[in-house]
Amino acid sequence: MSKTIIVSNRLPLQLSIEDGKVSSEPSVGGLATGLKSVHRDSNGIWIGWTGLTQEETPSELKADIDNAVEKEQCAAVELTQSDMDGFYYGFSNRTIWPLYHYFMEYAEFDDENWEIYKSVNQKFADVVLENIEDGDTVWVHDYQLMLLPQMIKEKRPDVSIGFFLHIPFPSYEVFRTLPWRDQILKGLLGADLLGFHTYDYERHFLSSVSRILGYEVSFNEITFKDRHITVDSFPMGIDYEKFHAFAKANYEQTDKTQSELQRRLDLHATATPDAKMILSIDRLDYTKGIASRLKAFEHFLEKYPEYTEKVRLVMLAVPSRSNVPQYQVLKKEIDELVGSINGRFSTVSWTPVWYFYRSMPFNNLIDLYTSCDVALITPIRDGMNLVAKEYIATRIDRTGVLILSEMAGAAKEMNEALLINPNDIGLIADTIKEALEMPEEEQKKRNKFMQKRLERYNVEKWAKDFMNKLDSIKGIQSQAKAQHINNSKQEEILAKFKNANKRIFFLDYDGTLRAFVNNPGDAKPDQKLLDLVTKLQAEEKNEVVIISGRDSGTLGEWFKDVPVTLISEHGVLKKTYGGEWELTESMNSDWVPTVQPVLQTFVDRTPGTFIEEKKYSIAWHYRKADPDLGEQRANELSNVIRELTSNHGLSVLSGNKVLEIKSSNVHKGKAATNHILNQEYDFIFCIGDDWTDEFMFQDLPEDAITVKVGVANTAARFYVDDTDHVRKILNAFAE
Ligand code: GDG
Repeated sequence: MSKTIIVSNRLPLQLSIEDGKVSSEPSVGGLATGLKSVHRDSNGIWIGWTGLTQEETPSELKADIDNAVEKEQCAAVELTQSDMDGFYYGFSNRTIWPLYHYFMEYAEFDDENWEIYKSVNQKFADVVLENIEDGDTVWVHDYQLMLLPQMIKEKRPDVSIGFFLHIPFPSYEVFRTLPWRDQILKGLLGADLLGFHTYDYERHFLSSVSRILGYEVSFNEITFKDRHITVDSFPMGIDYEKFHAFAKANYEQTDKTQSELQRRLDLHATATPDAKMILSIDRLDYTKGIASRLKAFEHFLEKYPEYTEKVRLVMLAVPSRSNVPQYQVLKKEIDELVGSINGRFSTVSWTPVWYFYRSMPFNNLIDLYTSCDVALITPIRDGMNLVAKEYIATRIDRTGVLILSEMAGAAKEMNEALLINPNDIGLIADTIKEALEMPEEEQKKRNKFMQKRLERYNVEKWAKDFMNKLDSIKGIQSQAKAQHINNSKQEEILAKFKNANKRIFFLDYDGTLRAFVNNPGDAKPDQKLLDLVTKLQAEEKNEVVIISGRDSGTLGEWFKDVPVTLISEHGVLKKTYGGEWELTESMNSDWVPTVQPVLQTFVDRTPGTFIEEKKYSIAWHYRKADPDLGEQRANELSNVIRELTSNHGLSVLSGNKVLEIKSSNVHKGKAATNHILNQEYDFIFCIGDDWTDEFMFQDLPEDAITVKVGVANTAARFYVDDTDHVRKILNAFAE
């Protein structure tokens, strides 16, 4: 039975060693809960690090640890302390984390850490590969493992791979500063489905792929060699039922069952019934905006002195990455700010900030969520922020106000919260006042909407949605009609070729016989190609036709010494070897002067684009333009031209980074079928790479060997990887 392999940096379990005995507890975090059904149901396995380095693992306990890990349906990746230093504390947390959260000045570019990041990703890949069986699916999580999808895909192209990024993906302008940007993108593109929390992160990623790697991006799909990669957003939810149920139990508990913390919180509430509590919970991280939050609270106390003794900020900061220098600096800053605010505003009976620097057990977290009137969550950047969602989920009577930063992914779904810019201290101070004074009815109205959404799109639904999408992609990929020409398929085709007596080859030029170059004028055939075509034509049973969108002048010049037939301008003109160029259909070009100025305005507005005028068609090239702008303008131009020329029998063909306007009654399919009319070919081979070649694939007889270069998504029967693969096959025919 096929299974799902989940891979994340940490395994979802807590290992501890006490008195020489190993014990393990499954962890209860959001991710572990969300993936529970994926993990347990289908015999799944979770691969990751246990939390103990090799140095911390006594050799006599190794077998016990392995057993404990196995019992939880997990497999461990063994890491040394120096692995952790370079991979986790180094590259992940000192390079990627700050860069992806737009803290560019904190990002360290250290070659040694990068090397360790690569080698640790390889260690993860090795464990995954050991555990993979046919038909399995792999789901990789987060920024520590961005090279893993490619490492797995290279060894197991048959396996379907998903990747989810839990932190933001930054804009292209920021991402491109990373020295290893190409490798990271290629690593990620080993996945078949890439998921992000929000559409913005998705858009930033697609833009980086298109600008940095130059791969074709169409809507949310990337085409890379023979693969289509889908990119989508899946906003992660929480285990709504669990938070809601714990909160309900919290309201129903008696004095006896209450936690010490709850007792204190209640005491405070009864002693000062009109005083309110504001909650702040995060890991102590510079992305969370804790310092500006404190400054905003200070500003609030200053500006609204009537709230003295009437409000308290309960701040839980969970220790995190304390051996990274910026976190140590931050800790000091927060300690000082809290000290300074409390020193300045405290009275004998009141301390404005209650500050806890520790992590708390889950039930205390619920105590805090249910007891505080306002949650103040103001990250400078945050992939999603689950605390915001958890606070709303625990509000059983639907009171409570959430103040949330616009820069958290959660803000996209929590419109009913009071959204603020975390850098605007004045605005936060005023919003605190608004929150404290919001009528209960208004609070309930807002929370109702948010709770409904959280209940519906919970973490389990999130995981299911991702897996369903991955499954559907797998389904589409396996249905792709075109077959890849591997060695054995090539042998089959060669056998057909050998048995045939009258053979014809229709060969497209750009993107097929010759790889694309930035300037189309530089794509002259190399000597090897000229020799190959000559050799193929030399066999008397063979006939070679080069069929291209190129103008006849260029094509004629490039192939003047090669005894083949040439068809230019997508089928408009034809020339046999030694003959003259002839029109394949009666044509006119009277329309060109009307269309040319329109194209010229697009050239003027779109840097890097240019016009190519041919005898019976005109083309607008945008290969060198900014990719996004190019696509956008191509779309616009094609609409304009369609409207302008609808009554003139013209059509707009979109090729690979080119729009071509020509008479609609001519295309490559028509030219190729006319060419073979009334002749008995028993082997027809046709190969091309773009939309204009699809006409040939559709129009040629069914038993023709039609081949698309690059992708399986085509009307052709077969596909090959790239232009090198094309030459390899043609060489086999020529031998
Ligand atoms: C990353 C992204 C994205 C916190 N303190 C305690 C405690 N917690 C729990 C909360 C919550 C989780 O930790 C924190 O999750 P966040 O989403 O707020 O933040 P990150 O840790 O930075 O997570 C983030 C997330 O991944 C998921 O994709 O949302 O943007 O940065 O669940 O309840 N739990 C306990 N004691 C504590 O003291 N038991």
